[in-house]
Amino acid sequence: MDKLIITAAICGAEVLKEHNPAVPYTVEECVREAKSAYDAGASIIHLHVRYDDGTPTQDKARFKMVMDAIYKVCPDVIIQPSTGGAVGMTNDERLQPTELSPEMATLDCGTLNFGGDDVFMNTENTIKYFGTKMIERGIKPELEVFDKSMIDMALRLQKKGFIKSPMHFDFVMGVNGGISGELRDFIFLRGSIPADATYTAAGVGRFEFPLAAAAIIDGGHVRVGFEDNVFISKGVVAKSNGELVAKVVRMAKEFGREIATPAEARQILGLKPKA
Ligand code: KMH
Ligand code: ZN
Repeated sequence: MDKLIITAAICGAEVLKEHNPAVPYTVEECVREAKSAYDAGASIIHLHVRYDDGTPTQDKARFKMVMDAIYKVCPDVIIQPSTGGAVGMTNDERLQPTELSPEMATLDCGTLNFGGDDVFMNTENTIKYFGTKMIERGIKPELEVFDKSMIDMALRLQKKGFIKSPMHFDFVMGVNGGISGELRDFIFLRGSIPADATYTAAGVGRFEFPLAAAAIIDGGHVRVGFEDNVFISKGVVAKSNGELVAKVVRMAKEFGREIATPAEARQILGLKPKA
């Protein structure tokens, strides 16, 4: 079994300081949270950025500022910018961080209701456009799937040349509007991807740690972080993203699964070694 890759989704676009005061908005806060996660064992930082008042943005300059600052303190970490951004952003607005040629970026594989009246739009043409840009820019997509149909879409587009193999999926489970985080549904998703594919399980809210356990046992990889869940245990807010990562590291240890370094994560995911 491969070593365990832990991704920390430190910030997100929707979660606020009202939910947990440690949610990062400023550059300094993003660096603090990324470093806490990296020190605890995360090899990938899934990154959204905000302006200082908490407003989400896909501004390329803001991404560059935050990424450069994170690399200063975590020089070998893999930074995976979001191309999902926040609901309502245009495609080209969302794609801005890919102009920085990051090693990875997310590629959202379908449209879904996103709570209340929000719809997170990813038409087939949008997915093709994002896939093409990522191939052109040499970026490995993390295929974000919020439902089983999104795996099917990714597989169709892979056959048509918009996504390269081996594919790497992120099962985002438990979003209000997407697939649930029940074990039954996890088994359905993980059984629906190609044999040469890798995956990360990202359980939202109360599903975060049960799905981490499932992925640890199954040989998959794990994402935790404030984007998905702000609690370390029922009703207790986490002090940092690092605290969430440390819990996964302890769980992995109990099950005898070693933690991947960033260099090992690059090898598992087929990324180039960092110069
Ligand atoms: N903020 C969500 C609407 C991604 O990072 O690619 C979309 C999202 C997905 O977070
Ligand atoms: Zn995200």
